[in-house]
This record gives sequence, structure tokens and C-alpha cells, in this order.
Amino acid sequence: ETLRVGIIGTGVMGQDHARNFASGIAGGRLVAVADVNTAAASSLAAQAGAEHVFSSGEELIDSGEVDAVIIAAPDRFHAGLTIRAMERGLPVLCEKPLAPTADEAAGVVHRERELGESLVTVGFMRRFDPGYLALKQRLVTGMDGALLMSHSVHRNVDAHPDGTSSDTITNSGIHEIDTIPWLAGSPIAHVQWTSGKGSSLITKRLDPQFYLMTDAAGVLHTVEVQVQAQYGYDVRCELVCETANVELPRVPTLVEENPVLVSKNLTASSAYPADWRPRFAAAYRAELNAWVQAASAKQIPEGAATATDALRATNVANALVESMERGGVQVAVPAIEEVLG
Ligand code: INS
Repeated sequence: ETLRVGIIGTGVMGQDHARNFASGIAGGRLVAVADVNTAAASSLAAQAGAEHVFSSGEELIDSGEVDAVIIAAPDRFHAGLTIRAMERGLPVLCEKPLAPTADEAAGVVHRERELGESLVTVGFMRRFDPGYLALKQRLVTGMDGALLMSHSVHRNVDAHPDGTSSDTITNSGIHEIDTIPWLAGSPIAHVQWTSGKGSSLITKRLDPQFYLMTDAAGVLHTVEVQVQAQYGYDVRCELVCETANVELPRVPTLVEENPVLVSKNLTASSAYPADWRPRFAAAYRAELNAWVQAASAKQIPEGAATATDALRATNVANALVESMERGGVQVAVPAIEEVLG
């Protein structure tokens, strides 16, 4: 039986998930689209062959026309919509972050526990990226000795125009904040935010930013996030182990549309993607396939981020925001049991 899926939100990610459905996801079909901008919802629905259009996420969730929901609305609506879908017994794939604040994320986890059913998958798609998966598989074998440090770099071409310095942490840095403990197998215990000279090209946020994070095993993780990097979408991760150094290949060689390096006119060149969609296309497809399979059985895909994982990530992100607001002091990450109250 085919899973009837509804998408809430017609921005970049709503469109991207719809495109993936249009190109065929086994066991699932996009049947409904919701957006307050009903013209945008109608046009995406028409493109993707979905028959139902709603002017709010709540109406889509309550309609009885869908078996499962993808939430790709702005971050501040994620937690409320997720709770509503859970209350209707609908499996959810909520785009990251589950919420900008740990309190809101904790609200989702509370409700999930009350309802006694785990139906929430959070779209930390890097967990489905072949490169990150290979890093993790290699670490698990122990063949390179213990992990000693990691260094990550996360660069966007340009930022969401209204974003703040906190949004850089809770919306962009949140990927590293989720991925690093997933790789290292140890939760982040202490964080420290810092920055130096900022770009003159962006006024609303400090950019770039730099995070020092220590996990419970004492491993140091450094993260640079630059949302106004101009030159290309670039995500790097390097693991420093006792007997080897393992890193993701540099981005240009991974771009599906342009997998070659061209040497011509005394110059070597290869294209960078303009945003995350080409870089993580394989991850998004794998995530969606796995989620449709799992959701059909009212489950969460193996290895995907749960609501509790997402609460953990937002909790660390909030500790970084606190460090930033307190002038870069080191902040101990509160235990999530503490946040859950
Ligand atoms: C996007 C998305 C991208 C990330 C961007 C973020 O919402 O999560 O993967 O690179 O910084 O704004």
C-alpha cells in the first residue's frame, strides 16, 4: 500500500522533497502540499502531481488525506507542527532543526513520551551522506586508533537575509553539532564560541564564527561556520586519529553535475555548488527513501536522528548561543534530563 505524504512549506526544502517524489520514491506518493502562500502551494502541487492544496499545515495534518507529513516550514513552526502531527498519529519527517530553542524541542520529546510512540524523524541528512557514513564506519572499526580531534568547516554562498548570529548556530552550525557526536560516539560536554574579524558583506550577523567543543571523552572538535562565503557551498570534515588522518574529499569532486577537474588555459578548475542541494542530493534521496519505508511501518529509519537526538543538538546549540552572549566563555552543556525537567 502506498504511503500518502503531505509536505508543509514550499521553500527550498519543500520543493526539493517534492522533486524527489516526482522522480520516484518506492512506496510513497506526494498527495498534498500546504503553504500560507496558496499560490506557491498550488503551483508546487501541480508540478509534483499532488491533488490536495491547503493554506496551513494544521489543515493538511487534520485533513485525513495524508498518512505521513514532511515539515519544511520556517524553523519556528517546526515544533508546533510536529506535535500536531504526532497527536494525529502521523509519522513526521521534520526538517532540521526540530526547534531553535531547547525548551521547544523538549516540548516535542515530552509529548512523544506521553503519547508512548516515536513517530518523529528529524532531517539531519548528513547521517545519510556516503562520505559521512564512510567516516563513521571507519571510526567504528578502530583501525586508525582513537579519535583525538576533529576539524569541520561549513560555508554557504550567502545567508538567509534576516538571519541573526544565533541563527548561524541553531540553523547552520546545528549540522556539525548533530554530526560530530554521531561520528565520535560521545555527546558534547563543553562548548565555547568565538569570532574574530567579521565580513563586511553581512551586517546582521557575525560571520564567520568559530566553535570549540569538547565531548564527554575529552576529544576536541573545532567548527568554523561562514554563511556569507561567496565562493561556493563547501562542507569539510577532518578526523585526527592516533595512526591516520581521515577526511571528506574536497567538495568539487563530489558535485554530481560536475565530477571532473578541468585543466585549461594554465588553470585548473571545478565547479562548487551554489547551495546544499547538489552537495547532499544523494543524502536527501537516501533519507527520503528510508523514511518512506520506515513511516509505512510507523517506525523511524535506522541511524536517523530522533526527536531526542534533535533535542540534544538544539541543547548544545543553545549552550553556544549562551557562550556567544556571555562574551565567549566556556559553557557546560546541561544534561537533557535537566532540560526535560
Ligand atoms: C540550511 C541547510 C544547509 C546549511 C545551511 C542552512 O538550512 O541546513 O545544509 O548548510 O547553512 O541554512
